[in-house]
Amino acid sequence: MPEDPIDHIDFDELNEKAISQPLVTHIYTADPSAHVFNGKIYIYPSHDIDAGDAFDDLGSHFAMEDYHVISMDSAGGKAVDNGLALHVKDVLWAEKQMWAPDAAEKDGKYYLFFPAKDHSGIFRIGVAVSDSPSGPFVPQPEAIKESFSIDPAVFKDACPDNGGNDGSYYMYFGGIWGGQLQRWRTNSFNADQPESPVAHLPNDNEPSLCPKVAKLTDDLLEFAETPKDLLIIDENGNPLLQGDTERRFFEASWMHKYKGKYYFSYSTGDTHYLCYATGDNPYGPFTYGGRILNPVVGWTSHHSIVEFDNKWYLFYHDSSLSKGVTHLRSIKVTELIHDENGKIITIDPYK
Ligand code: FUB
Repeated sequence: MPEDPIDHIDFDELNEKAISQPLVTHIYTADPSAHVFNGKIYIYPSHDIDAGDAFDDLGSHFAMEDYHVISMDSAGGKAVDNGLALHVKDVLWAEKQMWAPDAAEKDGKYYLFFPAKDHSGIFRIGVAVSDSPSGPFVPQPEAIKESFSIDPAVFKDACPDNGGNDGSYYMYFGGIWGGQLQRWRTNSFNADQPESPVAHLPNDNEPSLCPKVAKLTDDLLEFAETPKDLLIIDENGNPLLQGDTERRFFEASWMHKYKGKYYFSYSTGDTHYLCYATGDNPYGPFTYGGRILNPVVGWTSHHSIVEFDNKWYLFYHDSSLSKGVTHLRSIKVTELIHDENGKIITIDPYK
């Protein structure tokens, strides 16, 4: 991931223009997955650190080691750091790079889903369990069987009596370049050209790589099915192309449901947009709908969308607090509006 030139940015001016400020400033946090549990907002972010790893296009500088859960009584309330929730040293199968996590609740238990590189350098996705939404979480000894790549987002579809289908939980995941999705095109890990973030990608005129979706087992600890492609199509029903870099999927999956429609949202990575696509069921296909967030300071953009007290919120991050350091980010929140036709109104992070 090339570092953007930041010499020209006046950060005092930028922070004055920012539509929202970091939720916590005592640590760097990123990739916020927000949920409402027991009437409170719980945010499951990455915990950014400067481990001294050199910047590269595989994201080696994102060398995170642990997770902290942040909670808030309301969207404008004080954000509380609940301390260490899980550390990589306690995860038997994982070696490093605890990237963007997510969480889910079922029958009073809380599940933290997280990607990390295993001892052979391959990203897998693991689960850790707690009786409390803020942890600490006890990791399973092994990663989810047949899991790969990064950025798990777990979506609970509402039960039929709540306008949903069957109350199942689905995991959406995947990320290209350092997230290794392109290495799994033949269902096994292709280790050729290990230093290249773009080897194994489709050509620009071919359909782009799809994010993945898999229903979870009832205990939320495994995939109940082989992960499937989640197709994103344009207004004419054609798959987005790999060269359509301002619209195609890169990483940072999220799913929310609004007025009976499924909204799949994601980051376009190297063009720095958060976009969304809508569909009629959890598996898609999804039709491209537009941009949610214009580029933030910092290379990555990653988010979640959640309803609280009859308003919708976008949790996101930027690198304003660290004055543009790509791997030292801060989580933020702002209101998100669906217009009368269900279109999401694009947000500018700086006025
Ligand atoms: O935080 C590390 C990686 O950066 C995440 O997994 C990606 O989504 C990007 O935000």
